[in-house]
Amino acid sequence: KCSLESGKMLNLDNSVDATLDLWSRRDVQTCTSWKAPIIWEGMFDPDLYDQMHKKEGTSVALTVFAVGRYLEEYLEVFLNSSEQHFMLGLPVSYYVFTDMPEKVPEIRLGPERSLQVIKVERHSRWQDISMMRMKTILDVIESDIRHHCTHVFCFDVDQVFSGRFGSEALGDSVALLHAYYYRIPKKLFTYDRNPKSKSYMGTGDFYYHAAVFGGSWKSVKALTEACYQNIMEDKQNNVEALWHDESHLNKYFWLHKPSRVLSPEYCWDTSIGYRSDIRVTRLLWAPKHYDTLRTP
Ligand code: 2GW
Ligand code: MN
Repeated sequence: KCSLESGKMLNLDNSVDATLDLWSRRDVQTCTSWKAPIIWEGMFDPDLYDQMHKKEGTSVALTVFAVGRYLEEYLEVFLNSSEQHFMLGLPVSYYVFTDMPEKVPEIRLGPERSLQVIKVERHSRWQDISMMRMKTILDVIESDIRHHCTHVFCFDVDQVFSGRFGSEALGDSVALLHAYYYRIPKKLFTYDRNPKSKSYMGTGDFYYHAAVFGGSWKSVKALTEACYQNIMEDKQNNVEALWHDESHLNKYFWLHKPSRVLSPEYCWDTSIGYRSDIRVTRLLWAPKHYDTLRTP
């Protein structure tokens, strides 16, 4: 439970954060030990966040990868649902990375929303498809995003927006609590425990989910650069982190604390079943068909 006296003692990403009501949710942890807010339904006024970000000229880049079978399996539903729920009212630039640009479906976009398709190589190992996203994101922030957007959010494609995923989620450096680990003891977290890997962790704060992370373009550039370097160093040493890029992401957020944490409402798996603390679902895991998707 949060031990702060009032929201005013938070480390604020922006002025509206002073209106966060940490006490409106007594059933969940609403701030971290380093006083970053953990965003739950009921704590915030969505309109205040939207107004502030409009006034400040916030614009958001969304990166998503759809390589190989993931394109036909997930991309269209992901993008159409994003048009219904992701950062409505703010300018959004999609960056879709795929090995088959010609197969990207036509999406009807709202005003001030645009989509770029960028061709990437298809790595033969799926672990590399996932891990090398860090390098690709780093490069596109450097070459494009930093000139056009204030913030970046990076998503797995195997998910569907189902409720508001709005400007309350924006901050300098944003991490997501993994739906499977937010209520279990730290000792069960699946951090990488191999001291030979750069992602090794003995302990940590939370188990973060790599399916969603974001922040200012500068912070995401620093994160992707550090993770990419550590992934490459592991390769040179012939080791691979237990959960690939997710292990490196967890290590990064242990060393560089996120300024904002998203509750599992922001990436829920309905197969977990009913939880009274999940009052809304904003993004849902899409069903996985490992048997067909993880074979060449
Ligand atoms: C990945 C694994 C096995 C077979 C295929 C792929 C694959 C992933 C692919 O063929 N094409 C592709 O575009 N991807 C992209 O990588 C896609 O955007 C996908 O959402 C992302 C991560 O792979 P995914 O979603 O299958 O992995 P999860 O859901 O088990 O994700 C967690 O763990 C991963 C590392 O193992 C990542 O850290 C991911 O961010 C986590 O959510
Ligand atoms: Mn996924």
